Amino acid sequence: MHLLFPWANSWRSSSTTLITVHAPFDLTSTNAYLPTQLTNNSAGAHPMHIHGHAPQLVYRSSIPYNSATAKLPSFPMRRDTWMLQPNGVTVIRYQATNPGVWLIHCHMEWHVEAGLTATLIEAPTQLQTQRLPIPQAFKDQCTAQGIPTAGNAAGNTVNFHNLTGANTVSPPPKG
Ligand SMILES: [Cu+2]
Repeated sequence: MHLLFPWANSWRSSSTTLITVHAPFDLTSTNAYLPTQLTNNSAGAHPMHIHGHAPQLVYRSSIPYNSATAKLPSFPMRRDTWMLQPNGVTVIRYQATNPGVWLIHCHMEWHVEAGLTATLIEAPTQLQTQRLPIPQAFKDQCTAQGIPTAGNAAGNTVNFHNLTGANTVSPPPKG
């Protein structure tokens, strides 16, 4: 998988890919350790973080990772958050055995707002079989704020492709 984090178009005249992530597309539950490479194409450092896992950090360099030649550590360290150096590469590994919808993102909040975040859907088949109920208190909060609790992101229960009226993110202030 090539997962690109484009810098928000609204902030620049053209989109610039700052971080490229190479990871398996299909995060089907498996006991295999899935290598995920993050390549920083920018001159800034990014403290990266993934939800749902405390991954092994197995490679850090300015040289792209080559799975055929790279020698992985026998006892890799595990990290909740790791620094992706300017123009650097890191490779993390984890077992996709935790069904869920997980974020992978930079831990600098304004970088998240600018686009350095992505959602990974892990083991979707297993996730669907769990049929986790949404607590009534959560639904009550939505109702109190006028947020629909059925349908798609716009509350459309007829046409799930129609997002008319969905919440959108306000553009950042000019300047
Ligand atoms: Cu960042």
